[in-house]
Amino acid sequence: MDRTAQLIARPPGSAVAYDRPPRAGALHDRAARVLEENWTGTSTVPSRGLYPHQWSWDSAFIAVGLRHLSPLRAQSELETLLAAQWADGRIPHIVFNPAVPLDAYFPSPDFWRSSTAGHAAGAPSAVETSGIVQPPVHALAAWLVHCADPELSRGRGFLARVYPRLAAWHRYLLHHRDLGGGGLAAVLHPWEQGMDNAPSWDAPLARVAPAPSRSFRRADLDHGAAEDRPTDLDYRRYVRLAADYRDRAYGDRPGSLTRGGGVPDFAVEDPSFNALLIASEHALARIAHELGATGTARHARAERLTVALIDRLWDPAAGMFLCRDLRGGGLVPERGVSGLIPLLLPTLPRDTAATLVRTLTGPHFGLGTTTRLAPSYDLLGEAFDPHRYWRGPAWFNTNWLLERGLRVHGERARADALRQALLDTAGASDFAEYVDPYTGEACGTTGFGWTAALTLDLLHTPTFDIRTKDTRDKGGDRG
Ligand code: 9WN
Repeated sequence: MDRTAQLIARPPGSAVAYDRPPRAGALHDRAARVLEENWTGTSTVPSRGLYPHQWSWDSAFIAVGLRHLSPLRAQSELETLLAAQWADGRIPHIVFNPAVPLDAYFPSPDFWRSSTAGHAAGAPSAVETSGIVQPPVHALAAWLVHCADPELSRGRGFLARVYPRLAAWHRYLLHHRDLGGGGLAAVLHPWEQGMDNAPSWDAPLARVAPAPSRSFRRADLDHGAAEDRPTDLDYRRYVRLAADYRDRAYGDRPGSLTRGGGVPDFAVEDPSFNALLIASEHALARIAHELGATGTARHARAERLTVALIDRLWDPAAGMFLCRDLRGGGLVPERGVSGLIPLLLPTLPRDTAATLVRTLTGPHFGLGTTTRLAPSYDLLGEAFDPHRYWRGPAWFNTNWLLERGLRVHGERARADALRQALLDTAGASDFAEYVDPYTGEACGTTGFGWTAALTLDLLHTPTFDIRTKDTRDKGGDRG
């Protein structure tokens, strides 16, 4: 067994179960209520008003928290999403609820036309979805959900059912989306990476011809302040990219860069997207092991991908990972929180992890000095704005990933401080979608799904080590 496999493998059946049910503190109860209110019967919406459908990476984060309330519901959350998987392996970024009016969210199903335009790529016919993807947090979530109640999971054959779908999803990303030919997956739209409006997209997006302004109506401005949301010009480019992809029947062109040309207008290798793929590949190895295989090949692949990530996206001068613009040909000189998320990876070289921690706590992100939570973008960057979508505010999912990453690399005191700051801010902001990184002031919508879910996870899982086992809190609510 290689080094990573030794680090990550754990004997089947050794998951740590609760000694007693988690104590129901006030914060726990409030977070549980948000998830209750956002539950549709088969999955959880990120927010009743702004995001009234099922979102892919939201559901993965939500499942991680739901497992502390109901492991069965957490399993359903993931299985509902996976039921909408396309035959080519992609997991769509939105699964539409047919009961929600078309004008409640834009772009709506009649824009994506998945069941017709996506037919050749294997879109399901029974449900309407978007045609793009979101970060692959799902295998990691499935593993954590399994660990919450292994007996229930085995009894229902949960892992045996989801494993082939998760494996197909990773295959899709590693084959169809390796546009640069260097082993990493590329995103074709800012929405795919999940940090929609990050300044890292500005240069690659500038090449995209905006769609005519009157060709669509934004629904997000019915719920959010215009000065906090992406601009109209950004939206026109988002729409153009999505419509072009749809009009290409959602076809991908793997290896197109190395074969000379044909790269779509927007194609970017992103550190967070790929780090989550690697973490999920490690989780898939553990799932394979639980199902009776060795998982060794997957551990080895995750380790190779970590090497490719460093090779292609590490910038020593910035002290962090940056995005690679496949069309423009180089690293994008913008520091976004995405470039810190690889801290989650267990086989990151020690000096790389130490540099990331220095960058996280230094002047560009200020964690523990000038900011309470890590901002989404460089405090010293020209585009920094503490309130505008993904251009400065702090999100709970990225901070949860950093908190877990700090623990993976033995930074316990910093992780404890970040955990406490997350719990305090989640409670005080009424589970805001995102917050001002300096003051914790709530921005966007409140009662946000993953904010509530990850609060629950931090309350009940204060330690984290994806290398060995899923350790659990015996102390209950400390928030
Ligand atoms: C587009 C649902 C999603 C999150 C994304 C976040 C935002 C959508 C939007 O909301 O994106 O997918 O309409 O702005 O940026 O990360 O998954 O919560």
